[in-house]
Amino acid sequence: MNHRRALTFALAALTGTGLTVIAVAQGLPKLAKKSTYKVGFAQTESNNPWRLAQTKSMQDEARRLGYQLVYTDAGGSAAKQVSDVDSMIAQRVDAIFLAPREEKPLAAAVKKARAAGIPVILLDRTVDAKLAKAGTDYVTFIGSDFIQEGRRVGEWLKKTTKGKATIIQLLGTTGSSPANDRRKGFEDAIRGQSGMKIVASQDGDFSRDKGRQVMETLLQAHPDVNVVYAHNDEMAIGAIAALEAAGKKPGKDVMVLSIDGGREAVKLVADGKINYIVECNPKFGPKAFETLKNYAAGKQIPAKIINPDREFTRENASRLLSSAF
Ligand code: GYE
Repeated sequence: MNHRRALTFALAALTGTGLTVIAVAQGLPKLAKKSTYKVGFAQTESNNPWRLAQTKSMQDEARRLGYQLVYTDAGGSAAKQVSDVDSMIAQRVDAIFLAPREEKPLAAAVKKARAAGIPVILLDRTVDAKLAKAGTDYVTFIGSDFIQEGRRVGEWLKKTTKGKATIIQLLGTTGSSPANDRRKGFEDAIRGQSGMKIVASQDGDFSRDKGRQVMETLLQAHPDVNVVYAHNDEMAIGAIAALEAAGKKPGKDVMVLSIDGGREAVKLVADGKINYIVECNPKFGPKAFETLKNYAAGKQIPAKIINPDREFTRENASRLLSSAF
């Protein structure tokens, strides 16, 4: 019998109530206050500048603090990421930072870590709220408000086009929280506008090449589109290539809207090929490790820690370019 179960049974014997047993068994694992930690960071994939910037920020901060970082890259596979978390549990890391690729499969990994007595902090993406809960299964989620990001794009488009648009939506990875929420926020914002129509929404897996391929196909079926809303910069850049190959001027014949705000994309805003970007900042390192230390110190941690996001437009893109990741 492990410690947790022993404690559970002891309390059950003391109080005689099933309710107390459940409350104790579901508590978050504690993190001891130490001068250094061995911490896992389970990354999703490394195929774009956003991911690379996030990994660098985590590595830099771990190095600055003198912590050991056990880094894994799931290479775009939720199944691999689940086994990466398993191996961190086997290595007895003190805590795990997890960027869950998809909402459902990674919820189980979160619960496994908790059962093994290892606290998890979710970074940048979250898990299905019905399957795992902040404050119970994991400590907190640190990242952007994706619904708000999508809504901002929708509101901007509504205002700029005076409610007239024929739209292709390039969706992020199926089953990931940013794809679900960026879609919801955008669609909520334009709902009820009779002149705004999404003619196609298709998965481009947050990737440049997939975004280009999907856009190429969709353009043939919908040659009349005049807006593409991509859930990240990479797919927007892929869509620009497809538009140019089809003889259309991105930013003029077809408006391009995106989320992330990496330097290459912000430059394209300055050049007039992307019309609007809502930022999603990948530099999590300082905030992630500060939260870990606060947790070890016994401070109250909120269920969500939301990063503020800027926006990039033709008016500010040149000025803000050097501050983009
Ligand atoms: O927008 C994208 C990345 O999870 C918020 O994932 C993140 C998203 C980001 O691959 O570029």
